[in-house]
Amino acid sequence: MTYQNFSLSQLQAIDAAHYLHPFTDHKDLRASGARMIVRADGPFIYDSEGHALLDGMAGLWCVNVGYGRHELAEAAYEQMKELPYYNSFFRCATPTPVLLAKKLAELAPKHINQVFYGSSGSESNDTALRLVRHYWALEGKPEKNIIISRNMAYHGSTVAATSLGGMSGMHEQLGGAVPNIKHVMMPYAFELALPGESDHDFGLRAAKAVEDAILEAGAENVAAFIGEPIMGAGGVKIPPASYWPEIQRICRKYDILLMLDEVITGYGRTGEWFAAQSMGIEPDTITTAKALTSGYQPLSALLVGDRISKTLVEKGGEFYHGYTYSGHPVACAVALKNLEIIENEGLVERVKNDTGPYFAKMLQERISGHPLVGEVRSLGLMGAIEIVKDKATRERFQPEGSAAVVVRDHAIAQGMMMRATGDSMILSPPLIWTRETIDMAGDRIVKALDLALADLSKAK
Ligand code: PXG
Repeated sequence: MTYQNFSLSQLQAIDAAHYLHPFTDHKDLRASGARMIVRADGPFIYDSEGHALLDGMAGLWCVNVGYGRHELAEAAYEQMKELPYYNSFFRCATPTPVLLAKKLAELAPKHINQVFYGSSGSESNDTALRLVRHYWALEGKPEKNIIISRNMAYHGSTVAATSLGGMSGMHEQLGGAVPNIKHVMMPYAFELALPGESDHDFGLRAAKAVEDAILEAGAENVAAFIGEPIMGAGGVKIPPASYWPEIQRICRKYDILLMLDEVITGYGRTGEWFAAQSMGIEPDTITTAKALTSGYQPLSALLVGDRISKTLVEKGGEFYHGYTYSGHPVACAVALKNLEIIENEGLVERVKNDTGPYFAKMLQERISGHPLVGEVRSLGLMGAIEIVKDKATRERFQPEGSAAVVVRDHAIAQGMMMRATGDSMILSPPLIWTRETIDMAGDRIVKALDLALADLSKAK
């Protein structure tokens, strides 16, 4: 039986009876019912009532090649027929993940040549955490095991990934985090820069917070620093240009590994294959997932730099870690085809040279002047719009986050799917967006902002 046999209200009732959704207030969802997305094509998603929505979030930051790519379905189908599954434990391998690993080594920065697979970004960050601690143990320095992260970081939702992340609400529900993870300030100039402080100086100060944490813990006890090149779920927070090179310098100075979480930024979003390249840094690990398959299959790849993999090979000893689905052949077949599409269509270069700059211009010229907007920012096809009550003072509407929800609801009603994080409106569209799609998004966002302004002014 297919879903077409059910009405929306029937599906919502079944949903409410049986399905616990992720990151959801279940009481609240039962009161309102879920929107059913039933199909998608190109840049559009369609709900059960036939509404077309321009997907400004590429699903959940992942559908980089857009929807309706039959080649990806065919790649999965062919692999399933040939070999649906076999593992890579116990000295076995299957060819597809092997070939994908080679491809990833070609695309990644030069010093990164090895891959460890999982099925999600969270799993991959668990791997990363265990791997860097294992590395230092193999190096004869097991006491070097503290990991430094940032407030508001999002690294996933497993116990280790939640612990690495810096979301206080998630920590409160954890009832005990993985030990030896410390959090420092995030590089978010819009809220944290001091009066008169330049972006450049703020970036250096935010990096200094990492150095201070290293000195406080003792460099001999610190394994690594982890960060998203641009904080995604935390609100598309783009650090000043001074930040990442300074972080790299500090990590090298104190012999601390640099772990980059590119679950959102990987595979073209910033206009390079990896944001490490946009930021000009050389991380020891890069966590990737999402756009590796454009979301058509669950797959993650932790990209491991030569420094770590050399020690693993030279020192030997089993690394007691892995998943049933590490290197799943079907997911890897889809990933290979997805990377081929991104390459053949030149999507990364297009984001860098054409759509990324055009997207930035649209935000600047059409959105930034709106009375509700305190700041717009973007890199590649990843952007944020800060919603404020007072443009000059950056005062927010109260309660915090409520105004962005008003904007978001109007945006959805205008056929524009976008997300609110606190008071930031977020955009992270498929990389297939053209100038015309960006114009269409601009039209819908301006309308949503105008309608929200009318509502919010009435409420004052
Ligand atoms: N790292 C980063 C940087 C992420 O953005 C993960 C790790 C975890 O990946 P998995 O595949 O385990 O979900 C993520 C995931 C949101 C939102 O609301 C963002 C993510 C997931 C769900 C919701 O923006 N990012």
